[in-house]
Amino acid sequence: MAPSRMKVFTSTLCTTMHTPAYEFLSGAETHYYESPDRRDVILKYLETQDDSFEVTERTEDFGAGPIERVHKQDFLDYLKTAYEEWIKEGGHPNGVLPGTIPHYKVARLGKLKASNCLAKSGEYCFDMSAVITKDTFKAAWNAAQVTLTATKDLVRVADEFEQSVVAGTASRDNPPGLYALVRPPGHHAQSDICGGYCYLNNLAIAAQWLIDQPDLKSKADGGPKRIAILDIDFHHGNGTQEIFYTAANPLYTSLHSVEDYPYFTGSALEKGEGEGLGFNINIPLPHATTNDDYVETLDKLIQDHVIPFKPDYILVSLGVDTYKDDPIAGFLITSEGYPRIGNSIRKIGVPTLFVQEGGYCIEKLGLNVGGILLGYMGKPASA
Ligand code: Q9C
Ligand code: ZN
Repeated sequence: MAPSRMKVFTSTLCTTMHTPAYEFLSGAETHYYESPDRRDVILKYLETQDDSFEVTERTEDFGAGPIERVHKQDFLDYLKTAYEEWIKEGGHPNGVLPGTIPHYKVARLGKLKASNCLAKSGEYCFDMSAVITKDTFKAAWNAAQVTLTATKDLVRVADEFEQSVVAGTASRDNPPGLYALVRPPGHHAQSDICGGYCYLNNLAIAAQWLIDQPDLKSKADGGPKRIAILDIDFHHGNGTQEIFYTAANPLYTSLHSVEDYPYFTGSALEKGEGEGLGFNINIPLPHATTNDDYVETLDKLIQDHVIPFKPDYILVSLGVDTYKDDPIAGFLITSEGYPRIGNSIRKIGVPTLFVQEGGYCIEKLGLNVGGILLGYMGKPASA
């Protein structure tokens, strides 16, 4: 039997506390694409699929510990105080936006430490899309706490699933899934730098928390639980890659555009380092990638890398900016493609937490996200 309902963890704080007014796209000022209505339209769609989703706003407070395992303290201190310092220094109330970023060709000449907020805004941010507004830190903090709440429930649901499989009342073909509907997103945020609409790496914080639980043992080798990350956002998750680059657990895998943002990471040559060598798998795809090519590549990635890793949990960086009409991206995935992607992930047979990342075509955002989640549950998606 397929688990018939998926729990959705979310919070209105993610919608209300982070609302930058604008960004720049190819030099033009536009509205901020990573907008609060993204959450609203996804939620609205899920609520029309009445029996399939159970939405909860219950958020546990995991404190700073799990966040500090992934992000550096000086970076967290900066994020927390940046807006206030910015305003004190006469910065524009729209929020903190870097003007001078220490390009490596400049930084290698210098011995100066950033002393004011204008300088720090460049030191701690790698592009111009991660505006820090008055409550951005609170929103990002809350998104991480919501994701952790969902992660704790993943453990419970996976245990129940295991017992049901043993008892013969559930089948491995229908693993349970959960969804953290959060913003701001996380996969571009590295250990000490924000960018790409991302501040705290929600999914990385969740993965590290799972690995850190002393009582959770891997089925494969009795060590810490084994986590496989599937990053299906259109953009490469440079943040998640950096955070786990020297670790053999989690496994990081990503399908993304080779020709687009963040431009300087995401090649197949980036394979991890030290103990992490071989545990970072990038599969760059060309622009105009279609449903068939995408699903075929995803299935091969799953067969060749994810299943052999023997994961206990799957964490999905769920971006639907792969959609054909996404305003900032370039793949050709259609709304029919998303249930197929969800179905491919279901076939891994491992309990899965989906964490929201990108996706900017507001009109189809609910249908496309819903398509992946429903496909994972083995159901069709209705418009
Ligand atoms: N020409 C996420 O999807 N601006 N971040 C790119 C493209 C930043 C995307 C400009 C895009 C960040 C989570
Ligand atoms: Zn993206």
